[in-house]
Amino acid sequence: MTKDLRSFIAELEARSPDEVARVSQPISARYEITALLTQLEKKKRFPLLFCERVQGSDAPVVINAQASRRLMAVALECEPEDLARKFSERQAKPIPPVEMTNAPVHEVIQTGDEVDLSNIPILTHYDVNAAPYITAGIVVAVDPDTGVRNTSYNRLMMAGKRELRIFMAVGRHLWTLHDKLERRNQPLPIAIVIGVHPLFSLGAQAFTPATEDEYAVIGGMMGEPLQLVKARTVPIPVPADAEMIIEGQILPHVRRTEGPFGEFTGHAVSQDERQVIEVSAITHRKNYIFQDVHAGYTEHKLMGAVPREAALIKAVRQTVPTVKNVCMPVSGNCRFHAYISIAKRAPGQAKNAICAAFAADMLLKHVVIVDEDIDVFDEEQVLWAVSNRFQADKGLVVIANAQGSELDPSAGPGGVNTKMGLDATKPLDGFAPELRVPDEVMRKVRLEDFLPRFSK
Ligand SMILES: Cc1cc2nc3c(=O)[nH]c(=O)nc-3n(C[C@H](O)[C@H](O)[C@H](O)COP(=O)(O)O)c2cc1C
Ligand SMILES: [Mn+2]
Repeated sequence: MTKDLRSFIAELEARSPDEVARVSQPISARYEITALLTQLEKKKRFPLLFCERVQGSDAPVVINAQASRRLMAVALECEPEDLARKFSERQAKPIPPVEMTNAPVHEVIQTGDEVDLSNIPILTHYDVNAAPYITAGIVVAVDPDTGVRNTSYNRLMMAGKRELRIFMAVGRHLWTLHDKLERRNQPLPIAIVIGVHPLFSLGAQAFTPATEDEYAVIGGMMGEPLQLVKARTVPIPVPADAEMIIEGQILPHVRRTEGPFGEFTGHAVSQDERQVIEVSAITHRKNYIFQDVHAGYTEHKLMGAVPREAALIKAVRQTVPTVKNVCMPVSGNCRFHAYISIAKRAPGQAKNAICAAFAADMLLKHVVIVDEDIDVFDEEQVLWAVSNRFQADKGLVVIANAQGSELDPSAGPGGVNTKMGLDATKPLDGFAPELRVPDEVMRKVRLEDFLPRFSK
């Protein structure tokens, strides 16, 4: 069966119904859905939220489809702590897409004057946000010189019936493509994909060279070739099983006000002059589901984690072959902090791991290297290692004035910030012993036998 958003929801409802929360009362896309999500977040509950009746629209809204490592592990068919490894395995095996002529996403086609973004239940997430924002839009663009397809999530501000404004981080592939065409005074045609299987979403975020076709990477992630169909008004093939496609072009030499917007840091970024998309078509399934990402909170943060963790493991492994695992925790936006465990075999390896990590990911700001006995997914253990195995005069690495995230609210102009690495590993020999009960006693005195009530 084709993997799409519907098949994922159906699979989840069949396998773990507790992970799906359906809301049947009418709810507004303006603040109300985010009000529910903020309360769930406070209780640390992250079900996929399915809002069946959204005021002013015929389409339901799905949000939080990737708000926990557990949900992503259902999609990648692995344990939550193996996500990065599984992602890397699949990233290494791209599958080329196939072209079709008919597509569910073309059941309804609107072009010209029929195009009206205001019919879509686009959410306004917070009071600081300048307008409704599409947060689960995957922008596809084709390099006209090589034919390579690029995919990236970009926040998209609604600015009229047929106008969106976009934020493209400087130096990323989409920004680079737009810059190249702008220098030729040409618009960049794009297709925005909305409503996909989490594996599509993960593949779309893979760190790839600009020469690699990201549709093939997405196919590899899904374990099946992506089915493509020609878009109606732009020369771009689009996924046949998406819920919705918005076609258009990024205009050359046009900048208009975009923002403020509540970002993954949990802070809003201020408004600026940014690029403009002129929308030429909207196509969707007959009963389409509109997908959104819970901007600024766990779903938004966590979506960035796995592709980045996979890239970090790969980079650190080149210099420290015994790297064990990597976690980019939600507390660090899944971008600014990384906890990396290594089986240390030589005295200086923790410092090498710090250098490799910073070289691999520009957004990374603080990295903590721990020994293999520390579970990097358990923040209490990581901080225990910092408090007991770290001395700042020997273990601290500070790199000032490096490029970080433009969205880091404490960074200087242009996102210039300071990197900090902590070596919280033990020396190879002669460190204070840890506390252990003898193995044979552990085997003999079992919780299940003595206190069954507490053993679950
Ligand atoms: C929910 C979400 C929203 C994102 N929003 C943006 C954005 O507004 N602008 C941006 O440049 N990157 C954004 N990103 C990150 C890019 O999608 C990511 O860096 C991507 O891999 C860049 O691909 P590229 O280098 O191929 O263009 C977002 C990621 C996620 C998961
Ligand atoms: Mn790319």
